[in-house]
Order: sequence, then structure tokens, then C-alpha cells
Amino acid sequence: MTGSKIRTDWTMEEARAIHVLPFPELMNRAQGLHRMHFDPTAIETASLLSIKTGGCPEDCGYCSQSSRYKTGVKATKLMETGAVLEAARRAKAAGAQRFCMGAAWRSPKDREMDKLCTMVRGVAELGLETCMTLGMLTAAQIARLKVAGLDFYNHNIDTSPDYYPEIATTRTMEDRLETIAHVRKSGIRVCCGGIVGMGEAEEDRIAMLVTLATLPAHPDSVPINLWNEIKGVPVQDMAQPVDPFALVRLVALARILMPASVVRLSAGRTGMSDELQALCFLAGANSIFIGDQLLTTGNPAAWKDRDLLARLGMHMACAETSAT
Ligand code: SAM
Ligand code: DTB
Ligand code: SF4
Repeated sequence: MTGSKIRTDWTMEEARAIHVLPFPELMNRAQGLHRMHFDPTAIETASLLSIKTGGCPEDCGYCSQSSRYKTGVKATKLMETGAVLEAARRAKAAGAQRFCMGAAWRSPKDREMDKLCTMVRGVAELGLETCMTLGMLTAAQIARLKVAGLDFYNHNIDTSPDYYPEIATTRTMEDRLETIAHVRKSGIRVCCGGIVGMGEAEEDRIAMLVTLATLPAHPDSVPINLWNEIKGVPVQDMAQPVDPFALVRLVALARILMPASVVRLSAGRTGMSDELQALCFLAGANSIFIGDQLLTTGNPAAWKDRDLLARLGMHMACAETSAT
């Protein structure tokens, strides 16, 4: 593929200088790189399913599923494989290319691994890409998921190294980076990003992207989540609205720092206008979650996304894969 050089030695100074470029310059630079690596009219689609909801022992201050906060989310056991595969079939029929299974765990128990591997095999047999997000993993657990055919593992750094202790204390960013490094080493592709709108400074958002862009290898996917308001969690009192242009600038910066990575406009799209989403696509976002539900919060209806992409003359990337 022709493309720009992929750099993993970005500095904060360089990132700040890109981030403050006049908007037309920033967009032009992001678009140039986007077109070198991707079809700018194609949007990748993933669907989420919470296979084990709530009751999580971790204290992530943004999350509805921590047992430490009163959020009204009902804790459930790990779903049965049949029900997961049924949901995966529905996601495929709705146009999803990837199926991402999320569990509210600090880390899975070894006794759960058989079932998780069966789920991965079943989803892969449906012709969907497979993704899981289960918390921290041991090397042995990663190896088992790899053998089962797991394509992607999602494990976010969530925010900057400096702001991290403000949002979670039961684990450190180093813990997160360690799991990511082991996943990468196994050959499972890494999906790693974060959240904006938790009261962090602009500097933190830039530092979060620089942290990702200076990993030994860039994440294959970079989800950018806008904080979805959850009543009863600590972040509710820290959250600050994100200026729409600040979000677009951040997407553009992600595209420029990590030009060959897929950038996903993840949580928070229900509150975004069509125009803002279109600007994010122009800035380099090329993936979305489709389907009404994320894990415990809502997402735009699939018909709305199809309508938006049609009005923009864009298309879901899955149409290409399912045609082959
Ligand atoms: N327990 C696993 C873990 O923490 O890695 C997997 C599930 S966790 C819910 C996956 C990611 O969803 C988090 O890392 C965070 O980035 C994102 N997330 C969680 N709650 C969110 C919220 N209210 N708004 C936006 N993103 C959120
Ligand atoms: C990611 O970065 N965003 C997704 C996925 N990875 C697992 C999760 C978004 C969760 C939004 C809040 C909720 O629905 O509970
Ligand atoms: Fe648990 Fe993950 Fe939520 Fe943190 S983000 S409380 S680890 S489910």
C-alpha cells in the first residue's frame, strides 16, 4: 500500500502544534492521510453485545457497570452461547462486519474460558470478525482466545496517564498497557482508545492520543468515545461538555498521528448532530458501532446510520466484504 511513514516517536510538542492548526489546514492534512490509507467513503461497522453485565469490582468512575455505584444497571451472569450467537446473527443481518462481546470483569476467570472460546468460534463461523473486551488477561488466556480465532481485543487506556488516577484507582494505566502488549504479541489485533468529556483538559486528550501513537505499534483500531452520561457515577460530577469542533480536531489528530489505524466514532453518537458526525468522517473517523444498543446505553437506530451514510454518498464497508 502506498502511504505515509508510520511514526511511533511523536512528541507532545508536535501533537500540540498539529492540534492547533487552522481548521482548514488540519482537515486537509487529516484527509490527505486518510485517503492514502483508506477509501474515504467507506465506514467500518461493529455491533456490541454485553455478554456479562454489571457487578464489576473495578471503580472506573465513568462506568455504569461498577458495583460501587448506584446506577440502576442490573448485574447478570455470563450469557449462554446460543443467545450470544443469536444476537450475532441479528447483528450480521443488520449490516455489522464485526461483533464485539463485552464483559464487566476486572478479568475473566479461567473456568469461563471454555465458554468464551466457544462464543468466539461460533461468531467467526457466522462470517463475522470477532472482538472481545473482558478486562485484563493473562498470557495463557490470550493464547486460548487466539487459538479460538479471536480477531480483535478491545482494552482502552481511557484518558491521559496524568488524568488516569482521577478516573480509576483499582488498576493503573501500566496494567492496561501490559495487557495490550501481551495481546499484540499474540497476534490478536489491538483495539485501544479512550473517552473524552470526563472533565479532562485539552492537554489530556492530546496526551491520550500521543500515548497511543507512541506504543511500539499503533492500535489497529482507535475508539474515541464521547462520555455517555451515567447517573450515579463519580464522572457525572466531573464531566464537561465537549465543544463539537474540539471533538473533530481530536479525530483529525488521531488520523494524523496514526494514519493507518481505523478510528472509531464510538459512544456518544446519539447526542451528535448529523453534521458533526459528517465532520468527524471528513476528519478521518472511519468506523462506527451500529445497532440500538452499546453495552448499557443507547446508540442511534441502524436505519438512521444507513440514512446518514446514504445522504453523504458513503457506505458501510461490510457491503464490500459480504459481496465477495
Ligand atoms: N471491563 C472491560 C474493560 O474495562 O476493559 C470491558 C468493558 S468497558 C465498559 C469498555 C470501555 O467502554 C471502557 O474502557 C470505556 O472506554 C468505555 N466506556 C465505558 N463507559 C462509558 C461511558 N459511560 N461513556 C463512554 N464510554 C464508556
Ligand atoms: C469502546 O471503546 N466503546 C465501547 C466498546 N469499546 C466496548 C463501549 C462503549 C460503552 C458505552 C457505555 C455503555 O453502553 O455502557
Ligand atoms: Fe468494570 Fe470495565 Fe466498567 Fe471498569 S470499565 S467498571 S473494568 S466494566
